[in-house]
Parts: sequence; structure tokens; C-alpha cells
Amino acid sequence: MKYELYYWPGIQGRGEFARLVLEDAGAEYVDVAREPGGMKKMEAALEGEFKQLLPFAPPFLRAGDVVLAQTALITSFLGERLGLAPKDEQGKLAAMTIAMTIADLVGEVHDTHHPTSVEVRYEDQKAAAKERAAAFRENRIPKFLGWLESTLERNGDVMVGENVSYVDLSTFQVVVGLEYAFPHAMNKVTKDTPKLLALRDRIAKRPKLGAYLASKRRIPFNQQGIFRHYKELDPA
Ligand SMILES: N[C@@H](CCC(=O)N[C@@H](CS)C(=O)NCC(=O)O)C(=O)O
Repeated sequence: MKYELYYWPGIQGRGEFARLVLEDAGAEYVDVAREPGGMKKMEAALEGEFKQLLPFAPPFLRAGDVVLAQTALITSFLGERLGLAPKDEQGKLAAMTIAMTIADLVGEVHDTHHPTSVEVRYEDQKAAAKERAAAFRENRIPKFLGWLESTLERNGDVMVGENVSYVDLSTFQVVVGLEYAFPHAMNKVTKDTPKLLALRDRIAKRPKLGAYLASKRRIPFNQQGIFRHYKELDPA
């Protein structure tokens, strides 16, 4: 099976959550929009090329005859197929629940730099962004990270079940993304999340994932993605 991932070519963004599962599992995949002519293929899909589904927005995935979208669903689908998901019903549902909560967190990260409108650039909504980011730093980062830490404390060394799953990879990504975007705010909070930091470090050292993170395939964080660093949104 050769998977086709469709996502914006210049950013990690939400597509990265899917890339991490594919890379950690050593799956064969094409990052379609990063290939020559790939943007046109992605646009065609967004205009209705696939009979199975009209995706609203990237990321979306084609796996043979199957097409699906929504980051949490894509990672769960891939995790279950590629041996990176719990096998029992409660475990599968717990994993999906955590993945969807991480998707909520990612949405809130996005809204710190785009609080008013998705279409308008950050520079034109800076005042609202400052207010939104302050509330995010003060209340939401501690609440979300505290919850991720408690989930780990309850379960052990991984987020769900006994083995590393796609949820651990997504947890890694959201932690490193937040550390890039909000280093000062994160410094305050991660003193109280030792298990989360240990998980981050263990995931980064996984052989296939570590090789991916060190490769050119891993797009560096930048100011077009979801996790952006603006000094004024993360004062010391
Ligand atoms: N809930 C969706 C959100 C998808 C989404 O917002 N994708 C962004 C890129 S990260 C996009 O291209 N949005 C275009 C739009 O919303 O018009 C998910 O988690 O995958």
C-alpha cells in the first residue's frame, strides 16, 4: 500500500501529525503536494476530483480506494493500520479522544495568531492576537499540558495502552510545536510536566522517527505554519 498524503508543502502544520505516523511506521507514502505538479493534484481534489469524498481542507489521505480527512481521524486510521494504535475497543476510543483533544489544542494555537479571521494576515490582527495569546499562555497551555501529564501519570510511560501509539507521536509534536512558538510560557509550565518531557525525548529517539526528524523531509518550523514564534505573543 502506497499512501498519498495531501498537505501544504512548505509547513509542518496539521499534516505533520500524519507524517509522523507514516515515518515512524516506515510506511511507503507520497507527500503529494511536495512532488512536482503535486499542488495541482491537491487543488483538483479540493475541487471534487475524488468520487469518495470532497475534503474541506488539507490534510487528507488516500489509501487505495479510501479517502479521508481530519487530522485526528487520519492519524487514528494510519495508527490502526500500521501497528501504532491500541487493539481493544476502549483503547481505540481513548486514543481517538486524546487525538481529538490535541486537535482542539492545535486549533487554539492557530487562533493565537489568527484570532479574528483565517483569511486576514497576522499583521492585520495583531491587537486581538496579543489578547488571545495572553489568555492562551496563562490559562490554556497549563490546562492542556496538565491534562496530558495527568493522562500519562495515570497510564504509565505512554498515553494509551502499553505500547507507543499514534497518540504519543501527536503528543510529541504538540509539545515541540509549543516549545517553538511559546518558549517562555512553556518554560514555566514544563517544570510541572516531567513525564511529558520524558515522553517527548523518548519519541524523538525512536530509530525511524529520529532519522526522519534529522532529515530534510522534516520541514523546519516557520512563520507560515500553525506553530509560529512571535516575540510579542510570548514575552519573557
Ligand atoms: N479540523 C481540521 C482542520 C483542517 C484545517 O484547518 N486545515 C488548514 C491547514 S492546517 C487549511 O488548509 N484550512 C483551509 C481552510 O480552513 O479554509 C483538521 O484537524 O484536519
